[in-house]
Amino acid sequence: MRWTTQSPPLKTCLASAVLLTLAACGGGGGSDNGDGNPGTPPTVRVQGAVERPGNYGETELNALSTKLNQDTVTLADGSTRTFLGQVAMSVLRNAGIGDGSGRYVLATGNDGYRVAYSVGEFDPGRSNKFATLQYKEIVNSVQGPIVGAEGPFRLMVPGDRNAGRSVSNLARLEMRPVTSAALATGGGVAGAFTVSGAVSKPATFDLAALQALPASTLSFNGNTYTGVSLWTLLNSTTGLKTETAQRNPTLAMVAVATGSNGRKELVSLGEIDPAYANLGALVAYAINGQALGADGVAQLVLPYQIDHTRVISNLTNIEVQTTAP
Ligand SMILES: Nc1nc2c(c(=O)[nH]1)N[C@H]1C(S)=C(S)[C@@H](COP(=O)(O)O)O[C@H]1N2
Ligand SMILES: [Mo]
Repeated sequence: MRWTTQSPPLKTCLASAVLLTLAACGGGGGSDNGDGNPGTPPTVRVQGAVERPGNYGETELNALSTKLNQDTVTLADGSTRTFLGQVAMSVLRNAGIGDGSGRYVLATGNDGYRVAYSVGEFDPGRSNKFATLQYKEIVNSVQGPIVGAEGPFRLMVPGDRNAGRSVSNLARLEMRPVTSAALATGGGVAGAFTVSGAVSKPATFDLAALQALPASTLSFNGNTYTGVSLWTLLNSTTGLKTETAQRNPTLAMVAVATGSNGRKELVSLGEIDPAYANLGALVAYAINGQALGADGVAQLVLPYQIDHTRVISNLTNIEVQTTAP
């Protein structure tokens, strides 16, 4: 059976219930997904910058792969639960996103809880992360739907220090285009960059300004980079302007870095926040103790990237953004 994207209107449903059984009306017999149509099997919506937006329920998710990711997690209430699901990136790929470049991922719960992720982190081929769209649970050795408020769908991001980036009761998985007001400035060596957007103190950083901030180092590609942690720069130096109504508002925020040639790279704030993924992005100003030369005064380096592609040389701007619901 294939679920259609539209449930029958409730009015028609009640009218026909006079003649038909309620189960036949909904066409499903699945569990209640809270949409007022008790017969409609629950689905999660995949939408936005994808070629084929659609609703994914158990049938559609099962069809993607017979090998499910299994994760046993300890929830905030101390209970241990074993969930199963598909690699979230393969669900998005199935909806048509090419290599995902120029886009990012936004997950939204039925309660409006919202978390943004970069494709660079989300794509298992690029960062060793296997974010999973979970939709099954093992209880007493028996596999069934996810029980209770965690389900029927849950987006799980492994390896974080805090469960905040896992979205329970997932309603939507969306791709959004990466945008920024920063334009290309003709390429070439950039002597400074600005931090703009959703920050308290927008500022311009040249070499002296960067050197005045707490320094960190990291190894990447066999080199030692010195610079300022991107999280420290945004959170402590410029300060983040967060949405007051949102729970864990920084998890729904992103930073878009632009180079002098216009190249852009999006970083979700949750991936660099030490309380969550703590992945350690660096705004570097020296390599092996030397200035960056042709790479400009500052270069954004994300060392956890397997494919080493998330580097922005000749950094000209970092635009911090809140994401619209
Ligand atoms: N839909 C939704 N998912 C959510 C939240 C939320 O408020 N709504 N809170 C997050 C936070 S802050 C944490 S710590 C974990 C805690 O939930 P758990 O009991 O499932 O671990 O869920 C995360 N997922
Ligand atoms: Mo949390």
